[in-house]
Amino acid sequence: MRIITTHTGTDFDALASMVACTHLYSGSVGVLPDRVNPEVKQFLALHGSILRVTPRKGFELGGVTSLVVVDANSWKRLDGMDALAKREELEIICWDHHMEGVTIESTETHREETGAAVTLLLEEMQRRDTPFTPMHATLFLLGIYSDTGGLRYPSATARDAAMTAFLLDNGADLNVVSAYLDDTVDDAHAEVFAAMLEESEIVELGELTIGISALQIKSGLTSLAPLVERFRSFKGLDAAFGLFQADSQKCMVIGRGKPKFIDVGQIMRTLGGGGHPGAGSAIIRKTSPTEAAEQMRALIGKSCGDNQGVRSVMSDPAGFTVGADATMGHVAARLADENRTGLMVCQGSTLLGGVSGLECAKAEKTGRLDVPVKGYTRRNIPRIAPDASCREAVALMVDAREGILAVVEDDELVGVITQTDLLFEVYDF
Ligand SMILES: [Mn+2]
Repeated sequence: MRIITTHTGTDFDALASMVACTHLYSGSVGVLPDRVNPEVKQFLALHGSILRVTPRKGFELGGVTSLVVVDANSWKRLDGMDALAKREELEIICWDHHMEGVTIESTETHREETGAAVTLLLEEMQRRDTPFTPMHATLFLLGIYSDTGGLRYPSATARDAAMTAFLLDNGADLNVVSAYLDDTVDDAHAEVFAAMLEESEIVELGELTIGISALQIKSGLTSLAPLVERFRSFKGLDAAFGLFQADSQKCMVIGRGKPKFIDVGQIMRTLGGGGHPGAGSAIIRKTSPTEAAEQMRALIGKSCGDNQGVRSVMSDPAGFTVGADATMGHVAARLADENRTGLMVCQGSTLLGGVSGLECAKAEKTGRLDVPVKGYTRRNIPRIAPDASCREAVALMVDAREGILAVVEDDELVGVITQTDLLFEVYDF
């Protein structure tokens, strides 16, 4: 017998991937973990009967010869499958988009970095021309949308978008999708969110701003991850961690961040949990929220210790520099040849200032193209230190309305920052 299973705390991507597998592997059955997300539970209450899935509780693993694991990569995240981990001659097939922290050794692996795991399965279904109903299409789309924030998260790929189009073509209903992904919150969650804003600690780490909020919450409250993401975006943070304690036994840690700056999944793995660079969670046992916050601060500090400043993105100044004794005619010719708006003027390696097309035009008008650039150099050009953060550089560029900044250390020009150098810093790649 072949079964399909996924991670506990089953979300729409996990459920959709499981159901997609029941289409791909005929005769297989999905074994659903006992703990599923509330929205998923709601969906199952209405549409469960058309899905070939059965609850884990009461399911006998005795006759299992083949296990398909979707949207998960470690035994720990599965619900009661440990017995299978030791079974010899068990075929294991993995369909997953979690690239790190793999502990399941599989016979056949489909692991690729898409926004949603179900995207991989949909591509296979499209290849094989596997039929499915509009209601299934709707569930699959819920999977893609919930894992990619409706294709807005940086983790979304063109492949997720292509499968979105494929599903819309096949009758996926956006009204239904929206009903389940509605981001309004009930009173209990609104209360937690207000407390997060109130009782958060903002940590500055180099150029990163990270929020940590440790709270006691009512037991039974789930679906806290969207609150952490909302807290992060509301406060404009690079990363946010919510530490929630409902009883004295354990503290739930949920992290959300910009993957370019911080690897949330990696931090969570050191705590025994899991996740992606942008999102993850873990459970810390026998600790208080304050102790857990302490632990988090140390881990975050370690993980973003080598964050880079201006020095790491600046360009070699050589191509942007002209000697103070060069003539204005030479400057004008270089600007035209190299298609630049200005150059840095240096005496040796000492920065004097800058010269632009404006000064060249002035010199040309008065017939002074043969005089040294020194006399036309603007001294007050924007300068920045190599240790400054990229964000400071962006702010300076915006304020000074200059497309190029001089990176100066002890009056010496050590680099320049162009708009291109900063583009990668402004957007989260
Ligand atoms: Mn997923």
